[in-house]
Amino acid sequence: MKIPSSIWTLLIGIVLTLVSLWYGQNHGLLPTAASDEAVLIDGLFSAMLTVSVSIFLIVEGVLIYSAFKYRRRAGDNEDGPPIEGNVPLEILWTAIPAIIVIGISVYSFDVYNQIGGFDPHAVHAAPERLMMEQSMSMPGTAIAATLSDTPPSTEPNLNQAKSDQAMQDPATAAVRNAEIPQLRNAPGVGSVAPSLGASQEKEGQPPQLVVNVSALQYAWLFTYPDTGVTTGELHVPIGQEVQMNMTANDVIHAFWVPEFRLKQDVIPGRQTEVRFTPRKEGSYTLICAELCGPYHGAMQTQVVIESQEAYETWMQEQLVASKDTLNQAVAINPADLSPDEFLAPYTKEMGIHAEMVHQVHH
Ligand SMILES: [Cu+2]
Repeated sequence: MKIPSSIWTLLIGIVLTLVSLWYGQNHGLLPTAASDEAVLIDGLFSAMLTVSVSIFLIVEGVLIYSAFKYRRRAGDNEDGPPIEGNVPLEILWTAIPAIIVIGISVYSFDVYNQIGGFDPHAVHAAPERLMMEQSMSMPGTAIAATLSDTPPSTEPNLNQAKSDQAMQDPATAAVRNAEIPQLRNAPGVGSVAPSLGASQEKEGQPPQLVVNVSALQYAWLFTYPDTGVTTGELHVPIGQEVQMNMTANDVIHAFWVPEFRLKQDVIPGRQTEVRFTPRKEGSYTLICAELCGPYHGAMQTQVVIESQEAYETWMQEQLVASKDTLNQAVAINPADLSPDEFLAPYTKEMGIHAEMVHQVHH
């Protein structure tokens, strides 16, 4: 019995679909998904991979099958049959990719919206007035000024307010270099770059935890405004939406945690924001993803997702540690010490009794 080709097509189609669906769910190509956003992005990735795998198998399968089936036989010197187009086939192979592309774009816009990419409460508008004022003071901008005669806006500049706020962060202030020109006069200073805002269901709500981030060559500094603690490692409690208000002190850096599937540039003189909800306890690596200088490759730190209790304990330790360091700094100020007090810690190394120093001195 000869099986008709329509049955073959159906069977092969079923097998291809099953293989693609299975691989799309079991590819294991991505690191752990440690944020709620990562789960949504992985769904999109897996869907695209499923479609890609089936297309790859169809194309390669037909190619290999045809190369074998229609190979030139010994003694066969004839031309193949002349084939001139096939309208139904062409409509089909235009329609299928069109449907796939539209489907993927609708899905990806939806994911971007769900992770907060289209948060209407985020400030995205360019600060026109500020840019105009600044460009006016730059040489050779008279022509440019006549070209854009937009009247100056009288609206309060939210972007400037946000940047000022970022610049008041203690971590930024502690390490800020006043000589860096882009912090003061660059066009666009004070604007907020496109940000990842609140996720769809949390739109309009304040984040549960705010962390101010300063990136500098070659380190990350985190300040927790609630407690005033500044650290070099980011700790966040599980399940709470965190907003990072980020700015850079020198050059452009980028916040990237592969396990969160989130990446956001950190720009001098601007505040960029990224919101995420940690969902899996563990320690992940935060990597600078913007070539920022010779030690860029070493610009990494840890992000620790922990339980609420562990987070609170850690925060208490940080508070105590920051007080201890302050007290110590005062206590060991050598100017306040008498010579034998100052030398006392070294007497052991010198092999003498602490008393000796006192006696010699007097
Ligand atoms: Cu960097």
